[in-house]
Amino acid sequence: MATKKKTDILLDKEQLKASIIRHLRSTLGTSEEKASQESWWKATAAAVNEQVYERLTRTQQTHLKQDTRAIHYLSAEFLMGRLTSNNLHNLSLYKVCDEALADLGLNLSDLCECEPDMALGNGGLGRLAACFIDSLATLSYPAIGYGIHYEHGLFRQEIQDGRQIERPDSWREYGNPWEICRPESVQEIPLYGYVETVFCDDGHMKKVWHAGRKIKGVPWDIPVVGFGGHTVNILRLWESRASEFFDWDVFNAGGYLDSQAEKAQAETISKVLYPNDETEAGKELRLIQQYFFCACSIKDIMRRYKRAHGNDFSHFADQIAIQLNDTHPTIAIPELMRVLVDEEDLQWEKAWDICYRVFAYTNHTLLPEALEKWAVYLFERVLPRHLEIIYEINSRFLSEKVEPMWPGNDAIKAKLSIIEEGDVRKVRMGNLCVIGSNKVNGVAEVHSRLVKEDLFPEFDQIWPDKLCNVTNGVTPRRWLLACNPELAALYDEVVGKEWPLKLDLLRSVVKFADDKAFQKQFMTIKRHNKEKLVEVIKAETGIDVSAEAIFDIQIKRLHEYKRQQLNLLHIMALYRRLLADPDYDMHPRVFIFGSKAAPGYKLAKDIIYAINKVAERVNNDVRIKGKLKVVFMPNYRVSLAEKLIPAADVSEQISTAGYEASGTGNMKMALNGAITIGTLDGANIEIAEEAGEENCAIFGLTVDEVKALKARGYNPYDFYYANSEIKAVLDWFDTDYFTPGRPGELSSIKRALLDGGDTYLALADFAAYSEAHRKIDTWYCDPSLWAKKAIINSATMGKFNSDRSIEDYVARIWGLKSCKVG
Ligand code: H2P
Repeated sequence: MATKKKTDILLDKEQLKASIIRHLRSTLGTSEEKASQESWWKATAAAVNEQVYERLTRTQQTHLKQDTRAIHYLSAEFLMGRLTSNNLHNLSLYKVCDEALADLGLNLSDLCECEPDMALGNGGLGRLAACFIDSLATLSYPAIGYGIHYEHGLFRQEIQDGRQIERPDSWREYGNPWEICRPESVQEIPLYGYVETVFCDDGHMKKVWHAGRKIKGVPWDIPVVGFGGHTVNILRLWESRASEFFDWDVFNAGGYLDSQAEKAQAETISKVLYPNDETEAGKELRLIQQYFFCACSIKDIMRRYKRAHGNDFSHFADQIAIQLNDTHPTIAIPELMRVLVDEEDLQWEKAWDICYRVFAYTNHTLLPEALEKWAVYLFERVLPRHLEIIYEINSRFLSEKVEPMWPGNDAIKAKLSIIEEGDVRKVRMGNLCVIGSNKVNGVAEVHSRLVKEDLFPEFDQIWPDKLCNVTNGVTPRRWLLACNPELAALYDEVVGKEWPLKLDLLRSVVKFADDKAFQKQFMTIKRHNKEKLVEVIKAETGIDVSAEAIFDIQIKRLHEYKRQQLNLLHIMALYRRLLADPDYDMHPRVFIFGSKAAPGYKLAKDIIYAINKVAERVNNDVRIKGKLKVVFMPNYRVSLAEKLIPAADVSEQISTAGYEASGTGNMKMALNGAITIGTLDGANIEIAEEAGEENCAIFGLTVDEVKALKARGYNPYDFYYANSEIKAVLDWFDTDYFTPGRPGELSSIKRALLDGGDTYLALADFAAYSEAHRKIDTWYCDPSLWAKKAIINSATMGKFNSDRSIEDYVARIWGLKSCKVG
């Protein structure tokens, strides 16, 4: 009889049942008779964790023994979502667990609903980090994700009378079974204080930073289970605590509250995730947050390196790669310099050589607000030694790289300098990232081209090989296997079970795109997914929609450049057409939105309000015979995306060309058989290349046309006066048609689109967008044509597997070797 390999899954149904019950009693302290759904969920997680921990230990032993280069992915955001179903799928335990629980009279998907989302991110950037650590583990690369253990993730969104209300998100209020606290790896982090110059006995000068305060960083590890369950890496998230949190003297003297003040202050650091765009709020705290998690992570990396190599730093850059996910972790560069120079006594040049080889930086957007800048005075106070180091990096860069290339050119120096001059001098983190990294990548072809040509052209001249591209991807385990089980089963049947690892295999399905029987199977699955979503919509919003209609979905952060307002204008135009002619020829359509607005972004919140007010009016207007419905799903998050994406017919990817760096929702929806209506922006371009432009509804101005129009001088009034539909729709915002008795409540949208200059050219693209929607409608009315396009979209998304992105990072940036865990 063949003996089982060590890595084989050892659990059968009976063993898993026994383990769940054992944990229910011994870990949860309850019994079958009185256990709540939540206790059953936690007991199930504990049973699964027996498998996870075993593999985690084996992975760590293997990595220690092999001692190969590892990637450290530093990100202020990891949007993990729920882990139960993902971990079960990746351990190949989903089916057996489903059956084990059924025997116990329970339903696995119901139990999964008990799990709060780990919403430690805003949107695509954080979700990308989550997909990447899944792929790194799947591909057996030694990797650690480092981030912040926010007590509150992204706010929970409630909709009250159409308006967004932010509520705290308490994802771990009642404990999270997937995280492990590691008190043995606590770190202490200095802040504030002053720098002293000390002359040593041998005559050399040394800088000593006397911290004004110290904060404790407590690590929480989330095991990251690779598909197949061989490698289990970790995501290490740092929680802040006070080092000496309780002052007994103050307490004894009667200052009961004061004695705890330091504790409260220290814990504030990891309290909340900052929503984007609110850059004015709590600047100092945000800088401290960034430094806190970077410094903890660098210390952790050092500790592990020294365990294997002692104080010999000659191998450091061969062993360690650090990826900076956006500019948020930039401070890790001067921090590593500080540790190497001040604490490990390396010469500046040696330390810089190491840093340069270790760091790489991913840029996720060209929008200026994302290239962080910190006031010099703030740095001076919070991180005085780092400011000195940054000045030194800058002066060497300007004299060694800029001066020889542009002798005497002060304008170029001012542009490339890490320090921005002005009333308030600022540290430009973007420039520091580019100067301190050996590679800088954009996240889709067109975006990387714009990073080179528009954002950092001079840096590209200085280092012609530094700027590169790695197109984003998504994990097919979560975004097809787990979220769309029926389609996954169909693909298992048609191409075999290897596709979750080799998504390119789906290409062979293209040959069935014309096959009527296959079309029927494919569209029946879509129909089932839509029927499930109908129930969710009813439960969440009370709105009745029909699965007969086209489900047209736009899910992403709310931002003017993503142009939810363009979608809304078009919906209002359709409504007008239907009112003018109740027999207006269109297939019934449900427009579905899911989106959170940054709390300080007033216009974004106004757009949410307008969508909800238009929805109320449209959904209750019997004259249009249910042909048009508008649904705003509250509290958009990963677990909701998992229900929306498999049910999408149409994927709205309508950003102004040149503004959406990549997008990843576009990949997820196409993979699940939605047809993209989109601009030639970000990864849409590559999606259209893969699926064929004839299978997408591409519309609107291109990147170059956008630039040309802006250069000519764009006047939205030209479109307002030239297009009567645009005018009518915009004027509607000023009436009380959607807000009875309260005219003008929606006027801010019209104002932004006209007097505000319509920065993102919604009016310029309106006509083309409307035409593209007509095309969608015509296609849908031919079910076989639609099915064919939907199948081709799903089958050709192999490129957008995040495993491919990771292999690109490995080949172009990290130079890692995979390290199989036996
Ligand atoms: C951002 C970009 C997206 C990109 C994503 C991941 C910042 O995400 O805007 O275009 O796909 O990073 O690289 P988001 O807008 O969803 O927050």
